[in-house]
Amino acid sequence: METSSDCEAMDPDALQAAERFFDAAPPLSGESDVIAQLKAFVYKQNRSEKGRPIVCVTSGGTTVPLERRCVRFIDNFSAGNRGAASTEFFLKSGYAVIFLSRTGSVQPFCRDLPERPLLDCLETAPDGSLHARPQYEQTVLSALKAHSTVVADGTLLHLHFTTLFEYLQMLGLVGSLLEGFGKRAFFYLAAAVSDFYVPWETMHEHKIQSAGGPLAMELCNVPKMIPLLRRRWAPEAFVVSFKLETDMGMLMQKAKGALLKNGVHAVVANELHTRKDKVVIIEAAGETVLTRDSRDEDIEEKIVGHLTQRHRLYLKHGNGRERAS
Ligand code: 9Z3
Repeated sequence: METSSDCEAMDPDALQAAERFFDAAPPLSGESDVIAQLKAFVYKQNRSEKGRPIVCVTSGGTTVPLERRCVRFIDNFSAGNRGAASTEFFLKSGYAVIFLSRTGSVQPFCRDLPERPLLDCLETAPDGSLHARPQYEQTVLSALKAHSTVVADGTLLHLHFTTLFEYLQMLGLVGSLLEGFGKRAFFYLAAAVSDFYVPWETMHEHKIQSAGGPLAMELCNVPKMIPLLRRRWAPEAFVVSFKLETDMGMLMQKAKGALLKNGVHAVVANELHTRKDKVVIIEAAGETVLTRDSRDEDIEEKIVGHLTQRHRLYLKHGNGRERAS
């Protein structure tokens, strides 16, 4: 069995940087409510007879505020498609899912809904009852059915973040609360997390004024948190991170570096413009290229299929970083 001591020890400077980040971050609003929701969810899954595995899927982009009373922020491209689609496939595979997603990003079972304002999709009948317009009925009905099943089973918990601070604070809470799940816990880190930020202690309180001329601002590096998850928060959990680049020449080398440096069980490497068609899963066992064969297919089905199989091996035999047969 792998424990934190089997992993490379965490660099003390990196650990201190992470601690400083959390000490200086603004308090997480609604923290006690998040903890209560997580505890209730974890308790429920722990009582499930089948000993259901649990995955935390992170999804969507983090914002980086430029002012404490935030008027402006830096954002990124991520829509949250990958996290939402993957969540659906994890649920189908028998996992309970903590879906930690950016407020307003794509949500599970909503991906096929019409991209039209809600009120355009609905109509009232002569008796005053509400209906989906006929052209949308089938899609709305099947989304609703899938969603209701999950609600009835109690296997999906939604948590939302907007800023980088909120994301990392919530990931820390989930990590610590899932520690008791041991190897049954799985982290699937698909959120697009900023590498740069303005530390809270140096951030302007009020809206930055333009009267002083052009704005020059230094952004600091966000401390690396995956090693903390791997080595402190939930050392036995199965952890998969994603590596995104736009320069194909760098992608594989950076993804392989992340596997070694962070001690994760797999890194999913993807390039921005081809991310829906092709990914490479890097593991100690080697590389697996997954491609989408048709427009109707979601590549996430293959990613989740591959990784849940690896998680099963990890549960059965040990550290999950060995060469799979
Ligand atoms: C990913 O690479 C995801 O696959 C995407 C999914 C964000 C590309 P969409 O949300 O896109 O479906 O539009 N996520 C991880 C990106 C990231 O921030 N990785 C960090 C890095 O590359 C490591 S944690 O350094």
